[in-house]
Amino acid sequence: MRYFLSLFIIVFIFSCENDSITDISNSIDENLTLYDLSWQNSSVSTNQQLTIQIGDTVRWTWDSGGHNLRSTSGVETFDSGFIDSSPGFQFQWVFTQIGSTQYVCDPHPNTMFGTITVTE
Ligand SMILES: [Cu+2]
Repeated sequence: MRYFLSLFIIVFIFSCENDSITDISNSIDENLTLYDLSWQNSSVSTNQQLTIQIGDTVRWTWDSGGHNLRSTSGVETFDSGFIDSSPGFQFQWVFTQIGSTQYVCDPHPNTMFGTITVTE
């Protein structure tokens, strides 16, 4: 009897801990957002404007052609490097600084550029 009582208490404690761990991870995930943008030499990538919250991720997906994605000014610094003719390639960045960051594709500066603004 004592054995079963001990077993019951141990199982009960473990189930409580698991519940609280799950709750914490769920609440963190709910507050973070993944934004998808297209990165191609056309109007869909011209003057992209996006306002996100701190900790959110922006993910750009390459279309046809060769492109890079490089920050030019602002609070964040990133550079995908030049990716040649790889449709479906993805570059993503987690934004952790409050403020705006401008970015561009160096081969196509007139059609491929944008600004990500991060708020609290
Ligand atoms: Cu480009």
